[in-house]
Amino acid sequence: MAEPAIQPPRTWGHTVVHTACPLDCPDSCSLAVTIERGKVIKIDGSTLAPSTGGYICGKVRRFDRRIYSDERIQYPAIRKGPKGRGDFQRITWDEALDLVAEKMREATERYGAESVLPFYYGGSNGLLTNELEDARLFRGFGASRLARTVCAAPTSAAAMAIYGKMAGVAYEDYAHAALIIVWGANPSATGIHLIPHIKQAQQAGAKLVVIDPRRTPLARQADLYLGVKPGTDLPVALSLIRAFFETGRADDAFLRDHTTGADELRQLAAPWTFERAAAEAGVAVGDIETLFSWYADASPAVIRSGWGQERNRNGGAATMAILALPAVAGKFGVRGGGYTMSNSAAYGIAQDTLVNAPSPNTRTINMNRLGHALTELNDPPVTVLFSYNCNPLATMPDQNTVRRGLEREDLFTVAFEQVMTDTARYADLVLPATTFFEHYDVAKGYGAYHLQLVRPVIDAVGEARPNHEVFRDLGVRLGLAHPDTDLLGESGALLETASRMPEAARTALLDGAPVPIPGAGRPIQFVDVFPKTSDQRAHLCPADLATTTSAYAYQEDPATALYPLALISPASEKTVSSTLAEQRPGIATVKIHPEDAGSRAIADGDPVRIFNARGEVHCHAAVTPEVRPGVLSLPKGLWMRSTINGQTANALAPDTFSDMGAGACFNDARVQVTLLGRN
Ligand SMILES: Nc1nc2c(c(=O)[nH]1)N[C@H]1C(S)=C(S)[C@@H](COP(=O)(O)OP(=O)(O)OC[C@H]3O[C@@H](n4cnc5c(=O)[nH]c(N)nc54)[C@H](O)[C@@H]3O)O[C@H]1N2
Ligand SMILES: Nc1nc2c(c(=O)[nH]1)N[C@H]1C(S)=C(S)[C@@H](COP(=O)(O)OP(=O)(O)OC[C@H]3O[C@@H](n4cnc5c(=O)[nH]c(N)nc54)[C@H](O)[C@@H]3O)O[C@H]1N2
Ligand code: SF4
Ligand SMILES: [Mo]
Repeated sequence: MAEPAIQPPRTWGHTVVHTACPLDCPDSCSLAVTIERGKVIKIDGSTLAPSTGGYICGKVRRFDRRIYSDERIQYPAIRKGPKGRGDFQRITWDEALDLVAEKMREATERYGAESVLPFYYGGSNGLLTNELEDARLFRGFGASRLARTVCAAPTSAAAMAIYGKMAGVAYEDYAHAALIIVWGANPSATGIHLIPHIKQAQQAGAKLVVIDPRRTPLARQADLYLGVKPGTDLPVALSLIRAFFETGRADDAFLRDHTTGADELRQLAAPWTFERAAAEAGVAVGDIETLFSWYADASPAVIRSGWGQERNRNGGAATMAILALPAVAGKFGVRGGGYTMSNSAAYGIAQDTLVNAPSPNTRTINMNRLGHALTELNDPPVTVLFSYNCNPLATMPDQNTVRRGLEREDLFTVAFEQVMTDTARYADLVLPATTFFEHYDVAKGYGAYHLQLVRPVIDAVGEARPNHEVFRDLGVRLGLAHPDTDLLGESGALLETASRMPEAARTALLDGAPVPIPGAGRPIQFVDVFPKTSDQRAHLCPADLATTTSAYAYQEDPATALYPLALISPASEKTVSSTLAEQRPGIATVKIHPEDAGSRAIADGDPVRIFNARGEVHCHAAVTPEVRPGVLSLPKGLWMRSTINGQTANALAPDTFSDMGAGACFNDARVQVTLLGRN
């Protein structure tokens, strides 16, 4: 077989090896890793991928702390004490996999194969470690399927509905923009390689607008900052759309030639005057007016849409309205004009074709309702939960119900993990997983336009094993896989992925060089790329829109007298979701505006109790005007240890669905806060 040209180092000595970062981040960096005596001693960015430019984030620079952590799971181990205590006893891989196979068979005999639920998200996994060998196994077995909706489900549904997921403006082209609107995104933490391009544009005179309930680092450098209430982007975007039509500044020629549904959109936006939108969003009318005149006048103008606006009841409609703006305003067709969201659809390599197995008709469980699935479902109940590429106790909504589910004595939970996460502590069996420094993968960022080979630069720590091997070996035990299936061999997935590329790209991938996505690169929207809809038009108001409301319908704030404050839980620069949160020292702080703190006699540093009917979080207060009044902010991805009482923002998050894509509504958490110890 054609082995990848660069082999992992097996020799002693000091070498620098090249690999790539597959973590859940748009940037998809190329890495230079220094290895000494078989150990990672330094991790840095390389210049192989031009977008990396030789630097990376602090998280991955310190990833060695996870590789060699005391909390690393090194061996398969079985639970000794009560669930949740984290007491385990080492067993062999053979014993462990025999046990899983036996539990899966038992579950099938008693309740049917759907009582087995694989639970994964895989945001930080590339093409080879998520929905591949695992999908083959669980599909073949007939397990319940999982709707992977915790992230990007509303934004994907919106981008699909309007543009069929057209490729977006490349980071490099932000330098050409005269106006940049960063809407519900915080690239200073979540995709740092966009920042220099924004700075470059600003130096050349571009204006920057940030729309976010929090004064993010970019908001502090913005020419205009709209500190909207969470969940109110829809009225703001519709009021801008209304103004374009009302003032005759809508691009009628573009709408006629390249869109459908403009008239319907115009009618649906009509009620949203600036005054009404401003009142709903809690911002000054004048600020929306300024935004309108800047956006109407500027060219090129680009919108960087993040995911902050999707994590609530209005997430789908809000994203549709934001994405409709460049069409209504006529901002496409020039370099640096249009929008960027996720480019994940630009690759054209569908995971399904790699899996090579038919999609079964088994029931689908929405991952955002894991707690419900574990505690309420009985047709059949979930009796085997296999968790991997995910830390659901830390990251799914309605944490206390998830925890109650994991505590069930009649549930057999497997956690296939790198470190002893909160979820793993509740498992009956833990299996040690390799990190991306120990296995092969193909990384695909959703910002940068290239694929890269991730390769093992050190030997696996302890007895850790890569996903494909473990799912294959479990498959062999269940009569669903061949023992000689090899990730790299003749029919292997890596070569299969590569074989879909042109010869030169294939060689480059296997050599470890970033492979530009054919036809992507730095597209000008509506010049180089067009909507992937049936007629290549933007569908501003599709007739078959899959939404729980009607198109662009606004749902009111869910606050009540008892729980008047909105709790948001944005990404932190210290972690990727809950990955690396084991490294966070001390107790986390919740950000609260001075007005909200003052009226509750809460001072900076005080211990506080944030609560609603679902749970409560005890942590420390940071009193700061960084958040707007009425909003609390606690980082996403915290582990139990980061709060005084072991609950996190997820304990306060409802398990309701957004309007489109059945996405998670983390930022619809409505809460009260008091000093801890006072009622
Ligand atoms: N360092 C780091 N990087 C990451 C991650 C991480 O955890 N840490 N996570 C990765 C993942 S999984 C994802 S999905 C992306 C997410 O990338 P982003 O979307 O950039 O990150 P978020 O923090 O989810 O949300 C962005 C901003 O939206 C704001 N926001 C919250 N609610 C609203 C709202 O209703 N309207 C508006 N306009 N803004 C709102 C938040 O205050 C936040 O500043 O980042 C990826 N990159
Ligand atoms: N409160 C709140 N919660 C949120 C969000 C929010 O905004 N607010 N955002 C949500 C978002 S955007 C996302 S994407 C989700 C992400 O939620 P998760 O999918 O749970 O992501 P992580 O917390 O990064 O957990 C991934 C786990 O997979 C493990 N892992 C990594 N690679 C491998 C591998 O190759 N094999 C195996 N077996 N394991 C591996 C890692 O060790 C890690 O523990 O969190 C969501 N949770
Ligand atoms: S997490 Fe993002 S910024 Fe950090 S190394 Fe990975 S791709 Fe680069
Ligand atoms: Mo995400």
